[in-house]
Amino acid sequence: MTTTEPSRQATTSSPAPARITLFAGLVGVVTALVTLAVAEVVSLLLGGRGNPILSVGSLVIDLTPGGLKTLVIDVFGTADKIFLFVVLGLVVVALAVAVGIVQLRKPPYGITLLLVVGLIALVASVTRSEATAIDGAPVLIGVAAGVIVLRLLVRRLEAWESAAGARSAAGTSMRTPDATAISFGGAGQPRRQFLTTLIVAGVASAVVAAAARAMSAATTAANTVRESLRLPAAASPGPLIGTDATLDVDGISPFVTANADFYRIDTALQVPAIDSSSWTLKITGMVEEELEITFDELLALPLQERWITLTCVSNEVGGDLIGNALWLGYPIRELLARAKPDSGADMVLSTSQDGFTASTPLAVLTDENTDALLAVGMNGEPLPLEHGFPVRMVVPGLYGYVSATKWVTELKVTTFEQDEGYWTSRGWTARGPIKISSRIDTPSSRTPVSAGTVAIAGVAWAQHTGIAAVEVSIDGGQWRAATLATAVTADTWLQWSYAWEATSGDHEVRVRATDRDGTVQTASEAPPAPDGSTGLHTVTVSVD
Ligand SMILES: Nc1nc2c(c(=O)[nH]1)N[C@H]1C(S)=C(S)[C@@H](COP(=O)(O)O)O[C@H]1N2
Ligand SMILES: [Mo]
Repeated sequence: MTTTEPSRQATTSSPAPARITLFAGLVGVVTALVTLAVAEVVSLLLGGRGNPILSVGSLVIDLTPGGLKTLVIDVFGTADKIFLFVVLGLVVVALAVAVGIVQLRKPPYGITLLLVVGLIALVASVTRSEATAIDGAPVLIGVAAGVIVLRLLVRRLEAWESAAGARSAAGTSMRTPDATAISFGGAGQPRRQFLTTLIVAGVASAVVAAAARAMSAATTAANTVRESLRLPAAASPGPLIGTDATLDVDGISPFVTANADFYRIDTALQVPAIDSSSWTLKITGMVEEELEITFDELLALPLQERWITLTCVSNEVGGDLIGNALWLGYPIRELLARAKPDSGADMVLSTSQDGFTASTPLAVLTDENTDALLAVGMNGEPLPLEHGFPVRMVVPGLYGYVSATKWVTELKVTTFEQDEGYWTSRGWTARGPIKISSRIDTPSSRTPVSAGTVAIAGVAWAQHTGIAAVEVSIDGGQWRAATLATAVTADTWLQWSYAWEATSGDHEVRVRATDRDGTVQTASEAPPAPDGSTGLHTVTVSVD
């Protein structure tokens, strides 16, 4: 009896320690999966920024001594990256198992270990080239989720352990390890709760992580294709912008909006990643001949380069949802001419790969004098992914929601009666001509200026009609003509400036534009919905 007593004692107070340790290890692995899945999703939403696996991988590459790197490349050749990720994977699994076991046996040191590993990944993420603080978000949010799941799972595992312990302490036959296992396994509800949580969290995060990784990989692949693309020169180049097209005023919007600064509006949670070599555009619907064109066929056509200012219908008066770029593309009217629209058609419903649709008047797209483009280039490069790679529409004079379909894959010739675009079914108008407007870029209400001559300057637009005049009024006084830059085309915005003799005090500066048809920008205020904002941009400037 005395010889069996100690072992029996151990079994009853802590049943099946090996088994529970194994589950604690699994808890750690599931914690790691959840952490990585959340981080992958956040990284995906940030357009691939701050990916923990890629960041840590590249940190390891940076930190690996040259000799070792050469050795690995010698041994594994082009599989060197796979080798790296296999090693990283094994290290992650080992650390994960440790996190789970330590958290069960020596809380809270499992969490501490998770935080330390997270800190390393955080450092890796924010120190990669071109990384900013935002690149730390995926790891931070991922680790936060990991801590929550770790605590939950360990609590449930403990509940199972103590329920099983209580049972076997009160139990009868504890002679064999097998009997222990059965009694332990039979701890009913806490056991089921633990296992369900473990399996659900594990499976869900594995699926989500794999999907997010695959989507990120598609983005990376599309970016690689994009970077290796060489666009042909334009058969019809856009007008050169002379020095008179820009005014030299500090704080004025540059005539050309850089791609990186161009506003972005779309309904895509994840930017579509399209490989240009598999892209096609179909022209369907009310046409004599349906047709389909590939990217290479499109590039082989004589392309035009056009300066066109794109504007969002949601732009408030004085807002920044507007940008001007040099677009390279093929006139949509030429493709429509090939398809031969039926005489009863009056609209083209363009569809993007992600399902967004826009309704554009057929008459605008077939107009000889409107350069509506199927664009492939933006300011001398292929379209950035978020601006529609590989192909989008750009139509002078119409708000983006009824014309500027990015990632476009189909043009359906139809009627306004039969079909409607994405935003029309949500209360915006079916047709959306851009309203004349003007904006004061400088001075701003935030920065006081000194008394004396102050340059008031900004941009004005009346796409496709052109700006004839811009006027400024101070404190409700007389409208005075501003100086205009030379218009590049009627389809772009125009810079203007006005030399103001500012006296000290607060002053209200107001601007209005007039187009070449003589229409004066109205002072009457309207919100963006349903067809674009109106009113005059007004800035209160304090003068010292
Ligand atoms: N596929 C797709 N294209 C789209 C949209 C969209 O949501 N999805 N939004 C439109 C709107 S409302 C505007 S204002 C412009 C903005 O283009 P940008 O993001 O290149 O500036 O794209 C248009 N094209
Ligand atoms: Mo828009």
